[in-house]
Amino acid sequence: MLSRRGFIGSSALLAGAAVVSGRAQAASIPEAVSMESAAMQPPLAPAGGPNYQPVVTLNGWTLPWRMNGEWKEFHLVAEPVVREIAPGMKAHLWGYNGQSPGPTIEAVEGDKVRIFVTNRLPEHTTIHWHGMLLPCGMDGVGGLTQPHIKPGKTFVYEFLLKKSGTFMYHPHADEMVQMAMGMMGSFVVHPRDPKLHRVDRDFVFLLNAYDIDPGSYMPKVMTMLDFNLWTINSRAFPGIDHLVVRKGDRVRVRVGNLTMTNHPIHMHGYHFEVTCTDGGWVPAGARWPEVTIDIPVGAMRAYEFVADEPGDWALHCHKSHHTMNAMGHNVRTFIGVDNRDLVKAIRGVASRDYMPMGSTGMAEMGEMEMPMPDNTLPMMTGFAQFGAVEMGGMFTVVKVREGLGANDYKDPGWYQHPPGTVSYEVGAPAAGAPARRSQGPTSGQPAIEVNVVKPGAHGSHAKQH
Ligand SMILES: [Cu+2]
Repeated sequence: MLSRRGFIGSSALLAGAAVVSGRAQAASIPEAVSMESAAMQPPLAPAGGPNYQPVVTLNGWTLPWRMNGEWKEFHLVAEPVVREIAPGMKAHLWGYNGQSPGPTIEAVEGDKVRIFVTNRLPEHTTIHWHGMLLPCGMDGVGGLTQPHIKPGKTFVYEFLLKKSGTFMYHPHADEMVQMAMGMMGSFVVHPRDPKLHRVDRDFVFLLNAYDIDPGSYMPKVMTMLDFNLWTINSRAFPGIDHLVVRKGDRVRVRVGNLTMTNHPIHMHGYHFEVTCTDGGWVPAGARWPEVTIDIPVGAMRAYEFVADEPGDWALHCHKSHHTMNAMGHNVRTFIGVDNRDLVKAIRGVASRDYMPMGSTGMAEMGEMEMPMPDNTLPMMTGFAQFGAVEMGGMFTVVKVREGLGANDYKDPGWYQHPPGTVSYEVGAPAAGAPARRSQGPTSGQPAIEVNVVKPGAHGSHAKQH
C-alpha cells in the first residue's frame, strides 16, 4: 500500500553525498513515501542501531527513513488528502504523505534527524516540532523563526533528539485553518537504552475534531467549539482500530490532543498511571493511579498498565457528546412525552415520513437504518456480539487476549466470556408487579423512622449540621 513518488532530488547528487557538508547533503532529497490506506500498518521494527519496541499508530503508519552519514532522513509532503473517517464517509482534508494525520515519525534519543518538508498545499506552511528541545531556528514558527514554506518549495529541518518521549508535529502557519483541515502527526523518540521504559506494546494516537456538514466533504474551518465529528487519528467509531493486546503485556498508550477542548480519556477494566507527558518522563514516585486522564488542549499524555484481565474493554472520551457522530444539537428532548397526537398532526400537514425523536430516549437510533444524506455517518452506531453499541466519535476497544504472539495485532474477534461471568436477566417476580418498597411520604404509609439527632433534643451532644 506504500506508493513511491520517485526521487525528487537527483541520484547523481546522492552518489557524492557522503563527502560533502551537511548543508550540501540536504540538496539530495529522499523519496517521499505515501499511504493510500486508512488501515493500521505493521509497526516499523528498528533495522540496526539501538533496539526498541516500535509504536503502533491507530489507523496509521510510521514514516520510513534513510540513513545518510550520521543523519536519519525523513521526507514529509504537506498536501490535500482524502481520508476515510469511517466506512461510509470520506473527508477532503489536508495532511501529510497521503493521509491525515501524517505518518508517525519514530527515532531514538541521540539521533540526528533531518526532515525534509515539501509543500504541495495551495498556501504556505511550516512544521513545528511540539515538545522538542532544539535550536530556535528549527522550531517552525512561520515569520518568527523561519520564512514560510511557499507552495512548491522544500525546506529542511535538522536537529539532535536530546531526549526520549512523546511528541507531535503540526503547522505553525495559518494554524487555525491548517489544523482544522487535519494537519498533524505523532513523533515518538525512544530511549537510547533499550531497557529504559520498555513496554511490550506501544500505541500512539492524536485526538482531532472536524465540523463537516452531513452530506458534505470539507471541514468548516471557522468553527471554534461546536464540532460535529470527534475523532481519533481522523477516524470515528466504528472506524477506529482496536488496541489488540496479549494478556500479561505491559502496554503504553500515548495520546495527544490537537482539538479546541479537553478530552477526559477513560479506559475500562484497569487502572493505569501516566508515565510520560510531552514534557518528559514522570518519575515513578510521582505517579498515581487513574482510570480517566484529562488530555489538555495542545498536550500529550502516555499511560501504562499491565494487561492482566482479558476482555473487550471500552476506551473512550468521557464527554458523552464526543462519542456521538454528527447530530443536531437543536433537537428537542421528548423523553416522557406522549407525542402520538403530535405525530399525526405533523404527518397530516407536512411529511408523511415524519418521525419524532426519542420519546423514550434515543437508544432506538442505534439500531435504526434511517435514510441519511450521502457521505454521512449515523449519530450512534456500531454492533458487537450482544447488539448495538450506540456510540460514535472517540470510542474504541482494548482487546486483551491470552495466547497471542508478540507483536500480533490481528483482530481476535469478540471476547469469549467464561461461563457465568456475563450480566444476565432474572425472571419476573411471581405476582407480576415489581417487588419495590416505597419509602416516600406520598405512599400513604408512614415514613420510615430514621434516627436523626435533632439540635437541642439531646442536650449538649446535639450537633448542628
Ligand atoms: Cu472528548
